[in-house]
Amino acid sequence: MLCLAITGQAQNPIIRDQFAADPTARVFNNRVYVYPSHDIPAPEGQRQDWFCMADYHVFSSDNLTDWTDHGVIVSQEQVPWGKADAYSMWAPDCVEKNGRYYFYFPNAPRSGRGFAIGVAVSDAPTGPFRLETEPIRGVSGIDPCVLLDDDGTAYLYWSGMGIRGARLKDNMTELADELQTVTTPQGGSMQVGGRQMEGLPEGFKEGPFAFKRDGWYYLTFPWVRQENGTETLAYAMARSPLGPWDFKGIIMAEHANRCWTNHHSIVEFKGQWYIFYHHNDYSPQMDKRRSARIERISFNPDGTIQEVKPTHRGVGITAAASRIEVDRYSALSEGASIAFVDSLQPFRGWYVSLPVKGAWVSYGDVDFSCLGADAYVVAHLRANANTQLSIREASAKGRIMAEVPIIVESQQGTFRRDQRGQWLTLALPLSAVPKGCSTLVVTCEGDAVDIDWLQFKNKPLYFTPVDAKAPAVKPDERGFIRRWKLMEPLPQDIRSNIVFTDSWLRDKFAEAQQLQRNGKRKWYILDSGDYNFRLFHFAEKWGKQTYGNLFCGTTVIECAEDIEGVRLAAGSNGASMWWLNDEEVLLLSGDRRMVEDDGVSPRLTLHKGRNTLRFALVNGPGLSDFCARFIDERGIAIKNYTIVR
Ligand code: FUB
Repeated sequence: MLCLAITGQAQNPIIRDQFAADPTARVFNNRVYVYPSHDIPAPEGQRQDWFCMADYHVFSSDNLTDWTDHGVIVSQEQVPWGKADAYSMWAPDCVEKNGRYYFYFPNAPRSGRGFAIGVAVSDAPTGPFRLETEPIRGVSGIDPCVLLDDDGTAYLYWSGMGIRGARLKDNMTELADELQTVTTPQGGSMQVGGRQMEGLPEGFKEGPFAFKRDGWYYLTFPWVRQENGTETLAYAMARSPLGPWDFKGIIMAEHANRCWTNHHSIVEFKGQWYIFYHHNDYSPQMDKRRSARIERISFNPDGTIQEVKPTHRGVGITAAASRIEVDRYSALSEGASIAFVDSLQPFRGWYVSLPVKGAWVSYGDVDFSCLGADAYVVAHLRANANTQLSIREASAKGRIMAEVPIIVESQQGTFRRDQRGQWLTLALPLSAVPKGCSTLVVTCEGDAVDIDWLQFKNKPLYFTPVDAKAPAVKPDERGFIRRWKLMEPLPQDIRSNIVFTDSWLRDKFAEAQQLQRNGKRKWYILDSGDYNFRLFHFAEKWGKQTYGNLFCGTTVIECAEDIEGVRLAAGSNGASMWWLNDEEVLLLSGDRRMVEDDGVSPRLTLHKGRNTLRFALVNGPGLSDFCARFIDERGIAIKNYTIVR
């Protein structure tokens, strides 16, 4: 099964590369699994304006932010009793009992009309699922949901002429009680199981989702409360699993854009209750292509549910270092709006438009704790004439973190006049970094601006200084030595690398040896963040000039026993010379580029105890870096030693 990680930013909709309607969320082993129905554009020959679903995927997450698509678990051609081209794989459910996962789904049967409900069984929440050969007898309808009571009894709810409920047998695939024979409107007869749920309001109902909390049974369901209305999410409570029910009211009102359906599930995850539901975010013109969303949900002390408002922001913390799609806003000022980046490719997402000075967008729960003192922010935006904006903390009047002082017209600012109306990616310095979690607000301070995303970044950490208490380290996983003691760079007057002849280099490196010995210069012990040691950045921070330097370095290697037949393999930009225990072992001469294992020494022995490896490196106009490791006869990295301070 193909698994695809969908890296998230904790926003709605939660699945961003396909439609995912009717999201049933279940928590198995501390992980949330979402079993949605999979809306697709209708193929030719199918009703273009109706639901169209050919298979089911399952998605999972352990933080409600990063979702993994585990791929297709059941598709219509596999269902032994189903019509292979019905495209009717409507809202499903999945529950676990005694280590087995039972997946319930509606589908059009091969013979007869309407819908039946089938079961597929697996040993894992992501499948593979084995399909039962027949649908559940006595169940004619859609939107199955199973409630597992504390004593292990399972109840099935479904919709078909109202909402019905029934006890399931222990095998989870049959109704426990006798079926009744009833006369169909066409005059025939059929066997029907379960009973109509009592106490629910008049009006169209479907999509039952039942759960238990603090001794209360909840039956929640999409409900059309007004004539010509669209679906709300409503609920009733009872003291027993099959009612009678006491209707309580609305959990979520009708979608403002008249998306006709809504369909949901309610779960507790890590101590917080959530409602999963859908909206037609990626298909505003056609409400049969829907996308799953999440909001937090709260209960009153008497067990009733507080009404929930749908949001773009959704739930979860967004790391400041991820792309923050501010169009998934927490709040938007009057006049501000969102639009698709590319209306022909809705899955590319949205941007937010701040049309006038004073307009703003806010985005809550951003975790800034990953940022260091020299972090910066990257903004992807489209400027107009005289655009100017501020990135603030907490509110539209809050502390300024960064500013875009754009003066398009006079060509003096961040943009040139000819970049007006184009999408640009700008890196901006930060004047303040919030602590912990905070709200991000972008305010328009000039003419209109469109913002696609923001992303905070740390300057790459090239080196970490090593203090006297630092423990010994190992070479990295490829055997490269990343800890070096470096002498402050010694500026050289080198106009061209043409001077790097062997004799010139030998003289220069002899001079370097003297310098190392006389001990008058400053030394720094550093661990490199990468296998290639970027001397250029070392010179930038600790030297006087970045190009044209002589560098000297040393590292001390401790071996538990003699390691014979090793070779030093090094690469450098530019030329370098290497000594092991004061013996010259390698010269990388001429005008070099840094290449891994560019030169190798003759066979050497690393002695038991301490060994000193030294180098001197010179560069002219150009970057300077090096890498070094020991390899065996077959070129395999030697790693059984430590590097001490
Ligand atoms: O997704 C198809 C149908 O739309 C579901 O089964 C209903 O609950 C409604 O959401």
